[in-house]
Amino acid sequence: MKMIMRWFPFGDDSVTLSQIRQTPGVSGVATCLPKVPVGEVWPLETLKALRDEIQEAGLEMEVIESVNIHEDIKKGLPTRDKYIEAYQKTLEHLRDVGVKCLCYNFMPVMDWARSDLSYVTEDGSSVMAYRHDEVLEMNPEKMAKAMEGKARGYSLPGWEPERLSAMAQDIEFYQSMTREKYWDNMKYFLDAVIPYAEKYDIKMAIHPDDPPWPLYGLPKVITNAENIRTFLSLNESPYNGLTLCTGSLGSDLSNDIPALMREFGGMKRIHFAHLRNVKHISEKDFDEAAHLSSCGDLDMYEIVNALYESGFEGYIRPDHGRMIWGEQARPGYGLYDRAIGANYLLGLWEAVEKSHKNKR
Ligand code: DNO
Ligand code: MN
Repeated sequence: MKMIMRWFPFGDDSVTLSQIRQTPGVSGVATCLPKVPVGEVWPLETLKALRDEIQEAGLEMEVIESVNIHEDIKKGLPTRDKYIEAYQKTLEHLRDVGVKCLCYNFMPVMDWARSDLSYVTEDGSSVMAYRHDEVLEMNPEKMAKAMEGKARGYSLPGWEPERLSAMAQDIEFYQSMTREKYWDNMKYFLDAVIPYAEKYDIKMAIHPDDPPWPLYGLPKVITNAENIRTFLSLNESPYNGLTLCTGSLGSDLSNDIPALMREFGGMKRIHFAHLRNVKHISEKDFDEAAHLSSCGDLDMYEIVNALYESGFEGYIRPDHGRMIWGEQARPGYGLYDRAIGANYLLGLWEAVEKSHKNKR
């Protein structure tokens, strides 16, 4: 197991590599090239420069989060093949710089959704929050307005103001697509890309849909055990695996996260774990919470224990943290709460590991 933290390059992160390096037990970062337009090949020279910068700071760049998938692939348009070819080439370049694991998602139109990026909780910390009715009411145009001023210039990924009208059209396109067709498009992508992942020894790790239920009539597929089984059977290669994000899947209270860890970890299909907690206000309303079990609805001890017992050998990162101690940072990605989270998780891992060794 390796503990890593997400980091955004090229001056786009208030957290520095040396701060991450000084966080005990953290060996590397999950990073990306945010400026490459979706569907284009990631340039090798830029990747090399990024790897060198990270390694010079004493950290590893074994995980990329994420290489986004062009909408034409998700829509199954004839133009998808050229974007798939670009994806294959990007995988080759990632191999060239030593990447071992690639986190991505197959969510239509948008990445995760929240109604508030900095909701102030009772202790004065701020968190990302989800209120289902508010999210439903937000068409992309309204959303852009709602975010103004709340997030210090950041918007939800995929909800960039210049994309909003295209988003509205895309949403319409998907509303008439069946789930079966969506699964087919996913299989087409996997069958084309997984052989390259095998060849280059890069584990593909899909991130669940967040929230794990339908929004605006969009197909949501990576949401629960049954759907994850379907996903894994689309392509049986061990390189076709998961980023098991406890906060995303845990937003649906009917998901038993330790059971998911045991089932899919036991199959050696979990390559990356995003560990975070959520606190529900009602069935579909929740706040992101500090990592501790006592701060939310998830039993983080049971989750780490299940992951350990499955023989997990992948990467773990603390997921979104709260904004605390006056920090000003990209929502979810400040230093303090994630560093505390990482060390709490490392403490759980050590306790679980030692208790198993003592039993032997
Ligand atoms: C939020 C993050 C996601 C993730 C992408 C991967 O929870 O984990 O934004 O990076 O979905 O493609
Ligand atoms: Mn996540």
